[in-house]
Amino acid sequence: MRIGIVCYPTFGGSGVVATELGMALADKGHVVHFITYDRPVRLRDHPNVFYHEVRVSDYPLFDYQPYELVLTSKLVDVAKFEGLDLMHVHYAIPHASAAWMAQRILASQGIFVPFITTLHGTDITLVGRDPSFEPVITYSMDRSNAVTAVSESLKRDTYKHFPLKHADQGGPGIHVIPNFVCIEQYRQRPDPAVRLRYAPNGELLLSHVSNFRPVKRVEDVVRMFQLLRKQLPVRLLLIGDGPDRQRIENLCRQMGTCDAIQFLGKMTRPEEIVASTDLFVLPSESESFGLAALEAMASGVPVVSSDTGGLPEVNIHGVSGLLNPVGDVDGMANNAYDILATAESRERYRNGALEQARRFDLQLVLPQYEALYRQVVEEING
Ligand code: GMT
Repeated sequence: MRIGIVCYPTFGGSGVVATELGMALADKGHVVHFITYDRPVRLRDHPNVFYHEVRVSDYPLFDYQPYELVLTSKLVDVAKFEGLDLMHVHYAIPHASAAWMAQRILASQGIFVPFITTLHGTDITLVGRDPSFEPVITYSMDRSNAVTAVSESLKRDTYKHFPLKHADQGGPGIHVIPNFVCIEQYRQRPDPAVRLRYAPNGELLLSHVSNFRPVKRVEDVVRMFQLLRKQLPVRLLLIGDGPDRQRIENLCRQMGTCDAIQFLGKMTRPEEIVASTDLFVLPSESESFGLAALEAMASGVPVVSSDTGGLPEVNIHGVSGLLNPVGDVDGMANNAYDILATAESRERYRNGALEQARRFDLQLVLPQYEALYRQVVEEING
């Protein structure tokens, strides 16, 4: 098939999922066209992959650049001249409405191209619920040829927050297709050089990866770490960057924990570091899935996380890690201690994390997307 993928090209989870999906589809012989404003960070060169940049002109009249319109025109152009069989847009805002508009323009020229919207999380749980977006999001989800959500929790949230038509009312329904990892390619082994660099005295290593937005509650990572270090020799690696980073750095200075915490900033391959750590911490306020946790688990790193949103679907309590209510910093420190205190417990959770990650292997998830692609293409072609 010839597939157009629209996503955010940055470090966010939705862009990572879209890019890895496109690369995997290309490996299976599909031709994939990425359409976005910058080259996706995880995009690799591949004979079946093409990248189309959406360039918005800098006309002085525009205080706000009309990105969605330019994206729509680009979608029409690529669909028409590359003969796309379908468009798959990741993150509803503004991609779903751009795809809907492109579909209408193409239809007016006798070209019928279905589009699938994949919901990732904040497009539904935070931003999309804003009244300034809601009617457009609801309409474009209803008009999608298929809608997917990355967890059962996100599917429930979508129906709770948006007056969407259910499948039996003529709406597209919501298919849950979870996020994935390619276990074979992804699995990283602990690197003795990394351990020596960040834990020179044989300390246990904790890690956290995020975009440092308030929703990630990075402060809770630091506070649980402060409690844990009273009981165990530990160090913490904070990977990523974002609005909360400076505040968290200041907090570490005030708490006097700088000697044991290292801020590594944005990294293109955080998994190479995370794989050498003993525990991954994700205390988010809301999390539709928690791809960062799954990626840690795929390298055999157990997870202490909050029990919000889709996290209990990914991190199984007592198997791949442990869960606590949002904000329960004491509970997270206790759970981290339980996992890390003995070599036997570390090994048990390590195996549990790997076993659970295998349930989200690309080989199991990719066929679900391909089946949905075939279904929408067959439906639109009658
Ligand atoms: O806010 C973020 O974490 C980024 C966001 C994105 O769309 O890039 O992540 C969301 O999508 C990821 C991929 O499906 C999920 O793994 C994350 O859980 C989800 N984030 C939230 O729900 C907060």
